[in-house]
Amino acid sequence: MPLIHDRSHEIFAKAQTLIPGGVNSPARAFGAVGGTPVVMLRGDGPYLYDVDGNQYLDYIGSWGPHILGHRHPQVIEAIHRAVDLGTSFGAPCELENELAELVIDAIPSIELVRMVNSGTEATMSAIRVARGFTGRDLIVKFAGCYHGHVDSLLVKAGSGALTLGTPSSPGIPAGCTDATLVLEYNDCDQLETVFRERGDQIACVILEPVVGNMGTVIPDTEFLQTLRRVCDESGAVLIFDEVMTGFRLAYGGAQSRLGVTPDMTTLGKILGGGLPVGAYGGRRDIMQTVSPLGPVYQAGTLSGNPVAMASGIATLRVLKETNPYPQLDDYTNWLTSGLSSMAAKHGIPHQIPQIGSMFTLFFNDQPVRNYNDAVRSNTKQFAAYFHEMLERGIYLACSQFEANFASAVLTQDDLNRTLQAADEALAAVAAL
Ligand code: KE4
Repeated sequence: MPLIHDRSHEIFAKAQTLIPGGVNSPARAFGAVGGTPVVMLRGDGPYLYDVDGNQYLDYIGSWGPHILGHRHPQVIEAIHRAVDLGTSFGAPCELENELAELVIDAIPSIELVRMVNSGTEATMSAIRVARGFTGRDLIVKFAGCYHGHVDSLLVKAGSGALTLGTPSSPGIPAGCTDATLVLEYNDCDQLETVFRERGDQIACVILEPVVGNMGTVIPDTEFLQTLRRVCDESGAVLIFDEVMTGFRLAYGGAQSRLGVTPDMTTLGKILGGGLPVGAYGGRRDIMQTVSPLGPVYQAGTLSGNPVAMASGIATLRVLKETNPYPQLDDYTNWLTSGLSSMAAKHGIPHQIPQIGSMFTLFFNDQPVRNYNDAVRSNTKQFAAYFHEMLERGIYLACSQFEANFASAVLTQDDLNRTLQAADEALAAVAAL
């Protein structure tokens, strides 16, 4: 029996008359899978409920923040306590110290940290600081990594890896991207070449230490070690964009699992527990260049506002006290091996990279190690799989090139239900 989506369709039709594309962020628009986005009313634990009363098992968690599931009682209580005192003062408040202290305690490479309001603000600011600290202009990023809608990072690879990037969106002057080099993820030779030829001009390298934004792609150890070495040799700043992986893959983020230490780290998503918080931080000598301590300017009206701080503090405290990571690893391992068995059972070529509670089912017959591998995935099969799962109450990321997230409140029954739905969904895909 197909789900009823009448209210979703009605509300989304109205949204399209008011908001570009009917969404406040394109990732939600179902552009990659077709159909009409489901309008959600509320969340509770591992579940979302839409405006038509349908229940979904949520494997997005608002694109990462809800590692504790929706409406965790300690988070909601902390938000109520904070909001009863006011929403924002534009003045220092102690809660900013508390969240900063939790971040510095969790991630030893961060000696000073600045709160902002989104992951985009965090990466934009970190790059500016790296350029200010080094006095250099060139930045290096990797195809397939997304760091928010920062002008200098919305760039696709030029014809060859040594050519500079070209804007991948209208409205970005060439001047914003002509100091951005776009390389191939997991390609050590290319990295060595670029640094050999231009290392003394490079301000920073920014990457997702585990990629979520081309689907889940796991770095080769040698790649991260090479990154660390060439940055040490050249004086370039190594920035780990942990907006997605921070507090997701471990309490200390990807860097605590992968054994490579960056000079700066950007954070977001889980850091705010579902409220708008981003942050950037790192080595004291670098962060001391940030205004008003140093000359590199960065500011924000609502940065560090007490309600968002309270939400982030409660979230990190629960993570620190309960350490859900071993359970998350086990559950996600169990789920992804089950999904792989189902895909194999139905004769569907697939890859399913997974680390911690991040995973992606690629409809691809080859391992996915970089952007060129990822884009060879069968997005038609993915779109069919997405809708078959949605209609069975399983809410996945609406693009082949996104990560899915398990939450700490999933039960074995939830996982069994997911596999049952996947068996039926993949049978339908195989019959296409
Ligand atoms: P925000 O500005 O959306 O808070 O963060 C940007 C960002 C930076 N770095 C990484 C590694 C990120 O994954 C993101 C945002 N991620 C996307 C989903 N993959 C957010 C979803 C959306 O754009 O609506």
